[in-house]
Amino acid sequence: PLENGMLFPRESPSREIKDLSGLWTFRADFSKDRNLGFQKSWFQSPLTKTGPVIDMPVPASYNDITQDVKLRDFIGWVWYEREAWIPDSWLQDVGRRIVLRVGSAHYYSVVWVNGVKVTEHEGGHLPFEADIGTVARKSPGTPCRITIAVNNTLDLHTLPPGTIQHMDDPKKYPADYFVQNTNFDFFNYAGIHRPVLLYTTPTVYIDDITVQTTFSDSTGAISYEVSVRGCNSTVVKVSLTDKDGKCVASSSGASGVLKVPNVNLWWPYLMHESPGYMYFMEVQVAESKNGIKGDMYTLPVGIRTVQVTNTQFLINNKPFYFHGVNKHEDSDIRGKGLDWPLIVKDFNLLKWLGANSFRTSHYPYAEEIIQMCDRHGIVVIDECPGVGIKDIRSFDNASLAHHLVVMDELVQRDKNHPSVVMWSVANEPASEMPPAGYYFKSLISHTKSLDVTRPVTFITDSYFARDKGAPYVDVVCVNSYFSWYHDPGHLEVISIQLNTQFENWYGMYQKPIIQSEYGADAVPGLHNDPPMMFTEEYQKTVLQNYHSVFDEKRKKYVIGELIWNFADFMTAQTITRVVGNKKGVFTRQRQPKASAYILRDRYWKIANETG
Ligand code: BDP
Repeated sequence: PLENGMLFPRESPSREIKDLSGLWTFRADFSKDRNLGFQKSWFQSPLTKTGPVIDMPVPASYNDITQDVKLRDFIGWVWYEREAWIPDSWLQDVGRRIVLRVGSAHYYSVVWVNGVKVTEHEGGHLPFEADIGTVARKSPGTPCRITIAVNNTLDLHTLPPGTIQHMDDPKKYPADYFVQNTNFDFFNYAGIHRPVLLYTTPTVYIDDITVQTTFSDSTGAISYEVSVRGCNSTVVKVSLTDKDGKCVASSSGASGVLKVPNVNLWWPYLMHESPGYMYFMEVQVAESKNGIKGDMYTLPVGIRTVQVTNTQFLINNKPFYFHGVNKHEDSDIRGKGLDWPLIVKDFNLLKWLGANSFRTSHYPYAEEIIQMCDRHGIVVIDECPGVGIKDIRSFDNASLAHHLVVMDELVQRDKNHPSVVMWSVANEPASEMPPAGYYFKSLISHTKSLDVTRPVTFITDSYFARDKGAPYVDVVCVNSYFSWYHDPGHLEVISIQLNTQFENWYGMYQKPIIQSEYGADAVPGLHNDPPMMFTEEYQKTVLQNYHSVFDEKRKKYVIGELIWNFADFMTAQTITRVVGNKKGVFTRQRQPKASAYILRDRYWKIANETG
């Protein structure tokens, strides 16, 4: 487990936030070994003094912002900088911590304040932070200069893994030419993808809160644990209010149980008339007599249970069927940058579709999105960036050690979200390789030790009888592309092959199965009847053929279907991609293709039958 909590920054009477989103100064290090910035210590003086700079919005990927193909496809260090005034009230009050938090930056980051290194972090999809109080207080009366260097290079031990290939043949390539190879199918967008914040807490502060929930009859129970830093003996008070602000339970002490009479359970969308019911757990660290300030943090909490049987996925003891999507954080211009209009539009589209769930393929999404899922009752399979683990060297101890840390960080961030019902530790790894058995056994048991309340899985496309990781999962999640990557153009094979797939997996493991991906590319506006690959008709027919098998099996042990993909998304350039992956049922601009209407009819029908 990690040393620190990573509570989402929230304002309260004891906490303030300053958002540093907006324009930053930016330079990519195009030097031969991409290392000039470190050699010349660019962090020591303003970036504007050491070379040319351009404007760069934060949050956003930098790749699609300019007209420069070299920046779009850049590999290596880029440098971001901006100044921020820290309010006097923050600086003068030594009873306050001043924390700099980066929501995420892809992939490796180093952070300086006024030229002093304050933190570094590996991993592109999870937050990191540093207490910058001491550094900031050294230069009152001047703004703080915040410098963040970000490197998107992926190697065999990063997550996701990749390799850098040097092309040394001067007859074929320019001098010092190299490319980034990856084994995943989405563009390796980079930059500062989520908000950068400054926030304060008192020096005696609530560092972490963990809740686990259950219920019996009409009484809910929240077991909680609060970790307070900066003082050994403080009084912790906890009170729970409902949606209307009425206090329904209270307790004191750093750990305890809140009993909630007439509980409003957290229900998924379409399973209940008011899905996503959230309580608010207000945690207070009392002010002490010797003048130490109190702290207060309010955590939204949903009360629900999750359980897996041989054939079912139960939420609040009721069978839950995943009728949902796989997504990406991806859109025009901003790439993977957090964008509120896009987020809200996507939730409206999910509801239009009648989708009750999604998987965060293939990396953790912004916590802001998971919070929306909590409030709207959208169920989440929370996936870590373990995608494209195909090279045997990426199964070694160095890779495993890092993968365990990423699971620590992911569980730390998302453990309290009721919408998150299962962890996915990887997507389509080479799980038939000999080291995969030990790797997944370790990874899954580690994840279970971090969180005893949620099932754990990884998504497989291996042959059922040779999959070395499958014995350790709670739910079997299978991807298949019949009549696309296999037997392209032959729609008639789907029902036979899909039936065989389900019978094989269930026969071998007797565990419930989710079809975690299926689909076909459709270039919007391309038509042909009888259906041909890449037309809207073909995509539609693939879906319909899959659906009739799902309908047969969902009465037995198939517990979900997640379309690949919610929307078209950008990929690297290859001969199989026409400006990105076109398996979306919506275009990248979020307009429906014919398949979206098929899915919509189906999801609402299932919802009306089963909830
Ligand atoms: C699956 C991958 C997904 C790809 C999809 C595809 O899990 O990331 O985008 O195939 O090829 O194998 O469309």
